[in-house]
Amino acid sequence: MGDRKHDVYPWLYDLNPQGTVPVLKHGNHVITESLVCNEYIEEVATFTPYLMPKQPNLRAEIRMLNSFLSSDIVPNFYKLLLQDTTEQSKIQQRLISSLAVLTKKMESLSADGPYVLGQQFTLADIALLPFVERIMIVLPHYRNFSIPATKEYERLLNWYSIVQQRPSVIESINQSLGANNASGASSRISDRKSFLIKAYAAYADNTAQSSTANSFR
Ligand SMILES: N[C@@H](CCC(=O)N[C@@H](CS)C(=O)NCC(=O)O)C(=O)O
Repeated sequence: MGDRKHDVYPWLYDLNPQGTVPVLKHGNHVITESLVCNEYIEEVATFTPYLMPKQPNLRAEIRMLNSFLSSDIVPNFYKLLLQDTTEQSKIQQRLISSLAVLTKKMESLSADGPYVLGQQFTLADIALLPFVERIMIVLPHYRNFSIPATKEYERLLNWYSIVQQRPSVIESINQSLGANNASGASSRISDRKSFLIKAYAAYADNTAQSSTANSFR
């Protein structure tokens, strides 16, 4: 499967020998790693309001959160799909504790939100959304795992429902589905669920041969 992907997308491996996405080519520059791509786009574009605050302490907060996402939440998400049943309850516990840490962090950055840093939508929201979305959609389907609807996770769950309603988020999900903005919310949500559930089927039955899957086995 790895070799087949190499044959189908040789240009991807020319840009990124690891064969993973995202890959960004801007002029002669090739940027890999999603969180680095996010910062690069922010720096070359002139967004108003900025997606990366100007204050160094807030920039550091976003990077610390991103680092926690990459080192903790993302690996536990993949491991819960890939590891055999004997390991799963341990990983579920780890993931739920990590999500509690994340929620506490969000509360300390801004008690009421609505976004991670408060009123401003930033790169912290953009980095977090894809994996919280996967945890909310893919894990209940394959692993009977859900984030408890308790006070402890309230800030995170409220954030998730608000962020999903942002026009830019709706547009980007529609693009991933090949749908248009006129698609109703309920059909968009159910199409997105089907899309993600299908995308992770080979992870859930442990047959995925991607470099991402192999790195979390
Ligand atoms: N740390 C990398 C991870 C990249 C990654 O794992 N990408 C996945 C998609 S989300 C991928 O391309 N998997 C296919 C493969 O491993 O062949 C990032 O954040 O960009």
